[in-house]
Amino acid sequence: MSISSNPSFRLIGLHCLKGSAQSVLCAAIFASTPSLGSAHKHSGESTFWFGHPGETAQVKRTILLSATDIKFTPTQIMVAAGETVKFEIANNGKFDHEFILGSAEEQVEHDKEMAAMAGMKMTHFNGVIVAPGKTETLIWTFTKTGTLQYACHVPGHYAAGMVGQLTIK
Ligand SMILES: [Cu+2]
Repeated sequence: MSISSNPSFRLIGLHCLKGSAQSVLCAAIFASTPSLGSAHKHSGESTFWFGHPGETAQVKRTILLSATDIKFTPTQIMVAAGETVKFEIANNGKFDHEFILGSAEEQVEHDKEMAAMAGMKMTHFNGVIVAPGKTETLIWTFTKTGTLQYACHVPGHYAAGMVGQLTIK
């Protein structure tokens, strides 16, 4: 299926395919997303309604997560608005797993999008992909109070309950 001809395709962030086709696919995605502004402030930038990638020097707290087949531990995280947090996600399972930040609504949208992409690996400003046996880090500055989820969108995983609740107080 062609992504650019799919009218239901909406993004919660900037996504680019890894590999040599990257610039071509990114352009196709942006051309197809006139409603992108509703999901976050600036299309093509890394700022989301709940925050943005943070700087190492601002990190006040490290939160360790384990991804297994198929769940996250812990399943609930609390952070403060204004806080910069370093998430360290260890994949202790046998499958690839993602850790993606977003509202419940955004997660549902992203899950559809990933299904449409047939599980191709994507890069995200608001998350990481973690290979089995590896640990990846996401540094994030939370700017607003709200309720988010962290979720894995490897096909089938979100539906199977690979999701946690993140509260920004
Ligand atoms: Cu997963």
